[in-house]
Amino acid sequence: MSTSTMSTPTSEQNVNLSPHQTTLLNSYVGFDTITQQIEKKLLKKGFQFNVMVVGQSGLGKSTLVNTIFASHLIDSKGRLDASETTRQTTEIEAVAHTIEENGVRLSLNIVDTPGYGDQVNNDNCWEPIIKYIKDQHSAYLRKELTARRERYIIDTRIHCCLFFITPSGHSLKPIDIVVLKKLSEVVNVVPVIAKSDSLTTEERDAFKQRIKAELAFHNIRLYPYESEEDEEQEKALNETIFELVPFAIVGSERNVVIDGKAVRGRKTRWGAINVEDPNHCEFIHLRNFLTRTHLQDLIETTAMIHYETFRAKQLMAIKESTQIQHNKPESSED
Ligand SMILES: Nc1nc2c(ncn2[C@@H]2O[C@H](COP(=O)(O)OP(=O)(O)OP(=O)(O)O)[C@@H](O)[C@H]2O)c(=O)[nH]1
Ligand SMILES: [Mg+2]
Repeated sequence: MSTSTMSTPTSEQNVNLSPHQTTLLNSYVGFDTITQQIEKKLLKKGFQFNVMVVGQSGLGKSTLVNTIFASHLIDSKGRLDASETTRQTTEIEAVAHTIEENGVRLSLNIVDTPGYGDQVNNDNCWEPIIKYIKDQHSAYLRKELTARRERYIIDTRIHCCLFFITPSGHSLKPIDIVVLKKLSEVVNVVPVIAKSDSLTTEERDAFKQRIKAELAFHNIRLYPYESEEDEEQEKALNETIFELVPFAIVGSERNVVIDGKAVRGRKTRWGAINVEDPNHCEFIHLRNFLTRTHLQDLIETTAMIHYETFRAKQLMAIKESTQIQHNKPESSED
């Protein structure tokens, strides 16, 4: 390299040398409105959130979904009226609802799965559930790979799987460990201790610690995942979530009167439970986590981690099969 080129750098080299200069503006330009522009566009499009519930039969899966979103979205065995018959979920059922809060439209897909574990032979009872999750990834990938891609691909990928643990007070069932392991490989799993009103506070806390130890022992990776990129605030928030998981919840579609006020709750032998009171159960922590702090991250993590893993595997398989076809000797095709 000659000395003359070094002393008179090209304009390109100049850019490389000083990329980060903050320059003051002489007057208002207006690009600060980009955040409002994005907001306007996003609000127009709305948001999509897909949640699935998995667990043994009768644990209150359908009831909890209705309690979280404060509306009757799916049928549960719980009866609102004494004349109604009880309803059991018998097949994988996806229902779509749009809910709106202060101008923000949320399209919800709720995937209710039938309780497993009732059969004599529970081998592979999780297969239809895993298949359902993978099918959604597959459908998304197919749409992404078409020559004329749609501007917005309809997203049916499951962003969150609520996993219901029987409030036995002892330990996880072997089948739960198998299902949790399978699920956690393909979806964001959030476990909950179902019907925690059947345990005393001491029983509940001891049960929670035992479950945590079992999950760690079996190396089951649950959402949220730790990331190097997380800032202090996010790390602290996730720490509180790690402490809480599995959330000990109570669900109800009915109101009870506590201190003269009608609240969402249940009547038990020991008194009334207010589902939304953090002194009674951890439902409110779960709801805040799902809607107020981690909604966007659940959606993002699904795309960046679970879908990305699926996509990479599929594309690799396509590549390999094309290579095999190319390498086939001519004679074998005759
Ligand atoms: N004690 C108590 N009962 C509950 C709770 N949540 C739901 N239940 C009751 O449990 C019964 C079953 O509730 P569902 O929501 O239908 O249960 P599920 O898990 O959807 O049942 P399947 O669809 O058959 O698997 C109903 O009678 C509910 O009222 C809870 O937190 N505590
Ligand atoms: Mg159900």
